[in-house]
Amino acid sequence: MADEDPADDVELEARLADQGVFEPPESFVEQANVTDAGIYEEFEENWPECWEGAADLLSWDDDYDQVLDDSNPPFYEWFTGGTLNASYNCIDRHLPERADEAALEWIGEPVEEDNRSITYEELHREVNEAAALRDLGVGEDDVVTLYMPMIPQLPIAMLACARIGAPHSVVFAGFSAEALATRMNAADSEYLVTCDGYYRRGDPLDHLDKTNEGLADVDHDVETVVVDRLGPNGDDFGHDLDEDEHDYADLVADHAGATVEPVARDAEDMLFLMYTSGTTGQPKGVKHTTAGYLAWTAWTSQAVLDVKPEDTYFCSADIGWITGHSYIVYGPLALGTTSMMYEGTPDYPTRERLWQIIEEYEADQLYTAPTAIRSFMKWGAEYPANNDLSSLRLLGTVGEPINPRAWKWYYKHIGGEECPVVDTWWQTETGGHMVTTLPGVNDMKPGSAGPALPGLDVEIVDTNAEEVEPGRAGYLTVQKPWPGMLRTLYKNDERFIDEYWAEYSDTDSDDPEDWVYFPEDGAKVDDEDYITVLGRVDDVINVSGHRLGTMEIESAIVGVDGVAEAAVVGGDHDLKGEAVYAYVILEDGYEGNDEMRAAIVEGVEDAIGPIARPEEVVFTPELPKTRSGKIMRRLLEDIANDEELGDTSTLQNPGIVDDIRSKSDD
Ligand code: 6R9
Repeated sequence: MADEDPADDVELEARLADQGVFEPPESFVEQANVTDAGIYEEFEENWPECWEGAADLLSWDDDYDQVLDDSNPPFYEWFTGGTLNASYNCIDRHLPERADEAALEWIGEPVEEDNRSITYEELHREVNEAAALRDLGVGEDDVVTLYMPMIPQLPIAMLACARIGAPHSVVFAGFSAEALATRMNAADSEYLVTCDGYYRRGDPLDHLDKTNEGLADVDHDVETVVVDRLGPNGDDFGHDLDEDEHDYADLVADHAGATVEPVARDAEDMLFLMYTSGTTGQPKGVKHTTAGYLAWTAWTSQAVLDVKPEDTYFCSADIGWITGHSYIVYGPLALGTTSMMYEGTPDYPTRERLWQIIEEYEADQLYTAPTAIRSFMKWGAEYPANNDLSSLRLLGTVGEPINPRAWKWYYKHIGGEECPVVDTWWQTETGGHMVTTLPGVNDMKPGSAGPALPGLDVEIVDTNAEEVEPGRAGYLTVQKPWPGMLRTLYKNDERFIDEYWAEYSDTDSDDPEDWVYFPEDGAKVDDEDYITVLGRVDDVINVSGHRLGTMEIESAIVGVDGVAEAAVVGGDHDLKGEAVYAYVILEDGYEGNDEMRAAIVEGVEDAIGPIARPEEVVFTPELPKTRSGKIMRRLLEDIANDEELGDTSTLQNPGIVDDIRSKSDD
């Protein structure tokens, strides 16, 4: 970039700014996994058998009898009668050809010599050793909670669980003690793998203390395994293991070199649970099963992320979220590729860190979130320009809508205008990608995710379930089941129906045609079936690509001494996409001062984690409410975003909004 004529750059900027459609680069198309535009029609005509190809990407112990059993909607079953093991599919079957190739490239933080290249053979050994979890009593179908940051033992433990048929429930390490306890209680999980601590920006951070605080609130006995991540650097935390705490290294050492037969799991047996935020305070335990999920993540990794076994593929998400499950661990490893995992943050020790990693490892793909791209943009193009990013072949984004400006910056400054960008819309519940371009097939339109994947029936509808015209905003719905879909909410079929189906389905019907999945996102579609996702239409906000329930945050705030009532909304934020704005009513005798504000922020951090920290706390004597007593969050959003106020005529207290607005301006 340095020797470029600045005039060219200005011209280029202008051209990119005007451009609404980008063709897939020829050099990419020439080598892409999927290039035939006929795939859309072919899948439509051949539905649901079109998904046999995805199932063929897996190795089965017993073949399946039926692609889809839709006799009891919405409890769809896929590849029924088949048996397989996910750990076998992600490891063992690659050994004949790829034993010495890296399965995981782990880039630790901060000590360079910590980096580990873990070959498929080594992964095989370590996963077999970690199957020692059985010594603690873990049996098939016992839920094992994994509360670890981005260290190799996390994917190793996930695959060890899969090997012995024990579903895992990964709790993001940045979540609080309380969040851990809620999830362990909800899943009746009697086993936990955690670690002593980890590094953040070079400093050791205690994790076991938070774990133990969470365990104190778990309502049953738990066997805990502790990974020693920090070694002597953790000595200051002064942790000694209790009787019911086991040292990970000791546990696996007892099984050095042992191999454990992968348990043949039924296609529909649970592979894992992942808790995600919903409209109520109680997180939802999304249940994914073995065959459909694995087929979906493998197929989309191949078709959308263009993953090939010889690639070095980099997804910068945390494994504690669904993106890391599907697109660091299961999808890429099922395809036998090299998947990178980075423990640190993109700006430590410098803002070049990510680009140095990409150069050093010659990464072929980069899959990240718009919130990260907006930060890179703010920092400046000189950081990526200092590094050779020419190994990159494809770029991806996930987690929230990406604005065209950020899209174009990514395309130009990271991809050098030679990499397609896939903007992938999907959810924890969908298991994998749903709406995105196929990078070797479709043109790209910045800001629009693209058409629904082949074999999916996505419609944008109005409140009467009628399809809306192109250009008009409506609700995104999925009209037919797909293999990667969640099967239910753990132990709560009723809530599963209520949350995702009731809105647009005839819930008395047993005809699958009458069942429609509603992901609670708003969207619009253009003449070419390209879908622009507009964001959540429920009380979930999206901070830096992370889903947070406003109810969860509100109940944390109300838990703070002196708080009477609280309403939380998402306000626009340049970097985070959305930020948390809290409007709080105090009890008599309490004062809305900095101390109170700090207590509220702390209360939220304790209950959920730092990601949910309110950007602004506004004290108010009242909240805008309808006559039936419902808080009008829309008006609070208008205030947070400094926008003109919507209709206030249905309020019982219309004066309050101006009052709150003047307080927000202070
Ligand atoms: C994978 C993941 C899901 C919610 C989803 C939507 C938003 C995700 C998006 C996107 C616009 C995209 N979302 N990808 N919005 N464009 N490409 O993020 O799962 O944490 O469950 O969040 O994220 O609102 O409903 P999850």
